[in-house]
This record gives sequence, structure tokens and C-alpha cells, in this order.
Amino acid sequence: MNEAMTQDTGPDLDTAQIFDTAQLTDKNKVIGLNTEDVDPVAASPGHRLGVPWDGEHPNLNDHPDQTDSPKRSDHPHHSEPNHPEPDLLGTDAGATYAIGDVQGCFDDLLRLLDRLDFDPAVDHLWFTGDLVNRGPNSLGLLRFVRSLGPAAVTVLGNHDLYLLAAAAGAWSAGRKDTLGGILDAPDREELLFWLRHQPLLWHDEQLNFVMIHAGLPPQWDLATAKARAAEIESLLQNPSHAELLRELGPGKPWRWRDDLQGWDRLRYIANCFTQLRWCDAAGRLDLTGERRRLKGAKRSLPWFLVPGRASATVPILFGHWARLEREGYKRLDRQLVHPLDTGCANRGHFTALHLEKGRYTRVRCRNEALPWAEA
Ligand SMILES: [Mn+2]
Repeated sequence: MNEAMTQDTGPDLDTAQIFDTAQLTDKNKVIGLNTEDVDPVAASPGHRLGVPWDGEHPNLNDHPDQTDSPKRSDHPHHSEPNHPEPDLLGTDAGATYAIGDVQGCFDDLLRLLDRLDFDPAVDHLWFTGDLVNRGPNSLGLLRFVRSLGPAAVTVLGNHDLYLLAAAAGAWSAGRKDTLGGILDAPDREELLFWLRHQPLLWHDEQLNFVMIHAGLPPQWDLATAKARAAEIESLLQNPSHAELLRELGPGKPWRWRDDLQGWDRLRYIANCFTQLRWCDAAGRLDLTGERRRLKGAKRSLPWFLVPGRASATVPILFGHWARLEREGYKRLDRQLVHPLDTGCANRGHFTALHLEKGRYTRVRCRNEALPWAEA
């Protein structure tokens, strides 16, 4: 893996220069909350989750969170929910929330879960990948998601692969990376083992959703995508996974062929699942977006808008593209795609989608623990 792999997430702020990642394991050292803001009545973030909390927490009212409930007509696949509405007799089977890229923003995630009234005994969380890096507490986040056991599902993103590659000695972290807390942790091996056993693609037939981190090339239908994901997953779960991680990265081949072999084949597959945003009608990956000004079939489109996309019949949840709204792509529910990365690590929002109800919830992120965060 090379340095260029870290250049895909836009205008990230430089954090590593100004704070020590070793501090990130100690919440008390790095959260400078104003105790005057503390509302002792409000439940503390994580109170239902068994998450250790130090008694201080942000005022939950000083930033207007928003709940966005689109019309049912925007959600054709939700017109008849697969699960009944919660009743008053306590027989609710629980909710499934799909959540965009967390990137180590653990405190913000806890505030979101508190707002959702998440109950790990009955509810489920799906994460679109990139659990780690750039945010202030990747270690706490990773421990938390792992501790949820079957209540949580995550797919692997490019930053998750960077972490695995760094741990395997196949990649050197750059100055924007905040992975030191995990790499230095006493339980790092358990965490890394758990992480590299997570899938690249998740499909729930009952809920009728597929989740990936980045994208799919137009030639792959769901069955093909599952088979391609399994090729990488089986190697990642192999003790010799370091060799794979050394070969991955945003390089050639750009175009899929069924007869691709070896590292080229695996690199293309991994780039689709963890890096892809733009591609052309032939499935030629455009990992920089630079070719989008070309005409005709060579003009890049967001992967989900390529005509004839073989995966167009299944609802897809994905992350990785925090600037998608700013690129002008909104309300993609009719295309059956649900982008959920809204830039938490860059002072954006967290977005959660209640899969059974088709309801979006957004919480503004604060990154209180980052010294460069605005007051
Ligand atoms: Mn990503």
C-alpha cells in the first residue's frame, strides 16, 4: 500500500501534528468539556450500552439534530415494511440502523445511538465500513463495535484495510492517520483478528438490503459481487494475509475482465469494494474522478448511475463518499442506493437509516476531543 491511498477522503484536517494519539485511549485527558453545559438529568451517551462513561457529556440541545423522514413514495422498497410497527406490549423485534462511516468518532456515535434509543439487546447496527482512522478514538470505537457481537455488522472500508496493512507491516501510516492507539493497545491482536474477519459485502435477504463500503462495477450482479467479495475475504482471514495487503492499493487494472488473475484480479476487486466512486460504462475505474469531463461512454459517472448496472435491482447501502451531496447527488432512493457517509470525521454529520421504517436520522458531529475542533 502506498501513501496515495490516504488521499481519497477529501480535505481532511491534519491532526497527527498537533496531538498525541497515545492520549486517545484516555477519554478524560482529551475531552475538555465545559461542565456548565452538562445536564445531569439527560441520560449519558452510552448509558444503555454498558459503555464506561465519566459522568461528563455534551449538552445535547445546543446543536439542532435533525430527523429526516422522507415520504414513503421515496422508498419503494419500504412501502410495505417487512417488520410490523413497534407495539405497546413490548413485542417489538427491534430495529436495524445502518450507519455511515464512523472513522473513530466514538463520542459522536454514542450521541447518535442515544438519540436513536439504541438497545443492544434487541436492535442491530450495520456500519458501512471505515470504522477507524482520522477521528479521535478509533480504539474505543473498535472495542465497542466488537463488544456488540451479533448486534453489529460492519463491512470493510479502505481505512480498515490501511489499519490491517499497517499492523502487518505492509503500509506506513501518514501524518493524518490516527491508528496508533490501536496498534499500541494491549488487545490489538484480538481487535485486528476480529476486523479482518469482517466481510466486504453484507446481504440480508429478509430485510432486502446489501451493504458495501464503496461501490460495485456495472457488470457485477449481486451473486457475482458476493463471489468476488469472498475471494478477498478468504485471503484476509488467512494467516498469510500480509502478502495480500502489500499488493492492494489504488492501481491497475482499471477495467474488469473475467479472466483477470492473481494480484491484479484481487486489486481490482478490493478497489471496487473499498475505493470506487466513479467509473465509466465499461466498468473502468476512475479512482480520481478526473475523467468525468470526458464525453460518451468514457465519461465517468457515479458507479450507481451507470446505465445497465447489473446490481440495480437490489437496495444498496454504502459509505465512502462524504462529498456526494455536495457533488449534487441527493435523494437517490429511487435508484435504490442509500449513501450514508456524511463526513463525520470532517465536522459533518452522522447519518443513520432505520431500515425497517426507511427513516433517516442525522446528528451533527463535534469531534470534541480534537484540539482543532471549533468551540
Ligand atoms: Mn472510505
